[in-house]
Amino acid sequence: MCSQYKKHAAIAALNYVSFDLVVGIGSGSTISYFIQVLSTVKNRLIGVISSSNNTTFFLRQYGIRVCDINTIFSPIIYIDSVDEINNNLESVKGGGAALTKEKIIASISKKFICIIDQSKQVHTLGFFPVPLEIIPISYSYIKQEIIKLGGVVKYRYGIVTDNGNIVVDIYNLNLECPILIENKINSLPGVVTVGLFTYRKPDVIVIGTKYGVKIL
Ligand code: ABF
Repeated sequence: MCSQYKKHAAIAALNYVSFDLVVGIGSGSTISYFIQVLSTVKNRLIGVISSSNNTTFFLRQYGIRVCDINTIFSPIIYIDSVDEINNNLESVKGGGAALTKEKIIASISKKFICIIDQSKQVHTLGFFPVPLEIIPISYSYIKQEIIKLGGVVKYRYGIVTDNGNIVVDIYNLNLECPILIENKINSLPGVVTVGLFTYRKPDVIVIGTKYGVKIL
């Protein structure tokens, strides 16, 4: 069912793409539906940047040319999904290990369109673990520091990020006030990116639900 809702939301999200902006593309299954839809208007796009090697591969399969982010000086509209989002529009992202580039593109974007199915909306974040991209030698240190915050760290085996780092998933954090946790984790040496997005929130949320597509 969720996949149908994702697909409906992805189709509806095309209405929010401004063709005078460079389009930044996130990662994950919802975004793969969006890429299929986007390919129908690929000749109208002035430029596309990608948040992961997987997304780049997928975009190219659909004949969409991908630009290097550092060559882009025009405003960007970013389209991505999340793993969880609360009523304050704070989210957890990075289930697909692409959180660093996702955060960079979200941060520089003029507009952020978030596409989700209804299951991603939560009252309090934390059911989905918070992903953390870290430099490999910092693993033991970061684990100890996260335990002090009340979190439980699980190493994501078999994953090396596009940036050559490792990912751990943090369970059991108290995320009543996620911005505090984002700040604390960001201050730990060795952390590349924490998958809490409390600063750059989406401007538009396109939600696939059992009653049809809802826009927030
Ligand atoms: C991405 O979208 C990730 O940050 C997040 O993990 C994912 C959501 O995955 P899916 O669309 O497969 O549910 O931006």
